[in-house]
Amino acid sequence: MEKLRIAVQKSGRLQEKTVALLKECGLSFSNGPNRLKADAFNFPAQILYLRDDDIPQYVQDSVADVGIVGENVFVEKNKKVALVEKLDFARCRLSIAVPKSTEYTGTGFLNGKKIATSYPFIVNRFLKENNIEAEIHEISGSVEIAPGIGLADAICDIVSTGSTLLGNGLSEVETVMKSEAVLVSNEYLNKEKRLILDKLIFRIKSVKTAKNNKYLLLNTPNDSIEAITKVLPGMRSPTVTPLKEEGWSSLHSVVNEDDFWNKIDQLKALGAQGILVIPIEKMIL
Ligand code: PRT
Ligand code: ZN
Repeated sequence: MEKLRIAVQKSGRLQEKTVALLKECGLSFSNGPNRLKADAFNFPAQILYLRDDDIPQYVQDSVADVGIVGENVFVEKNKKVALVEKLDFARCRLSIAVPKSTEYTGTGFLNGKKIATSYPFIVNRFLKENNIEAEIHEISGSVEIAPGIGLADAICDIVSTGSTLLGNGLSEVETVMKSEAVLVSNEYLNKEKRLILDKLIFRIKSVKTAKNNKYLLLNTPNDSIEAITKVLPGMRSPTVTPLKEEGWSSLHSVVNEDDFWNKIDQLKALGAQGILVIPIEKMIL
């Protein structure tokens, strides 16, 4: 029987959440620091532990069938692999930063300047799009110290909270791209592997949807049910069951994380009491 070979980062910022996602998708497999690969016990898949930078190449070359990498690495490596699903974690951005004392006047400032980065392909594309002639100085790590030691006038690097830039006296001036972890796939999977991948994508989507929603229970006076239902449409419509106490009901629904607190305020104002909010493990629409 065919197995879908899934490349994941061996260690680093993506590792823990990638393994957690696959486990939430029901795959059970062993992951230890010294493993190179592991078979899933209950799903036709094999996990390959690799350096994230190598994943796009391995997926293109069919050493792995799919892989989980940062979108920044997927774009930078520019391999013939398809992006199949964004995964909602490891969010960050690739930005240009200059020393705080620099008077930055817009992208034109970068003309004739030296930019240090580990992302030459993406930076080159950005410069072309903005009609800028600048020199790219490729370095593999500690990019943020380059301006301080006279190696470059600007840098382009991953930013998450911004504290690394701040700590090195740099200020972020342009966002070149936004990134999150993504599932990428070889473009020529056979039919059997494609079916396994479809199954995995279905599970990933269910886990993602569940994370973005909460199960909500509350008690409401009967004459508020109508108004509360308008605030909480639920998956189809809320479930309403009478309480033993005359004139009151219990109402169950699903709310989206995005405007969650807003909804809670509205529900309180409408007389809802005893509001319980419960995480959802899986959600199949
Ligand atoms: O060993 P391997 O090659 O597999 O891993 P790696 O060292 O190349 O990558 P790793 O584990 O550091 O990052 C993997 C992926 O996580 C990246 O490709 C991004 O998609 C994503 N990611 C999310 C980040 C960050 N957030 C992040 N903050 N990658 C790196 N950083 C670094 C950044 O380089 C900078 O030095 O954190 C610093 C900035 O963080 P703030 O919070 O101070 O802004
Ligand atoms: Zn790497």
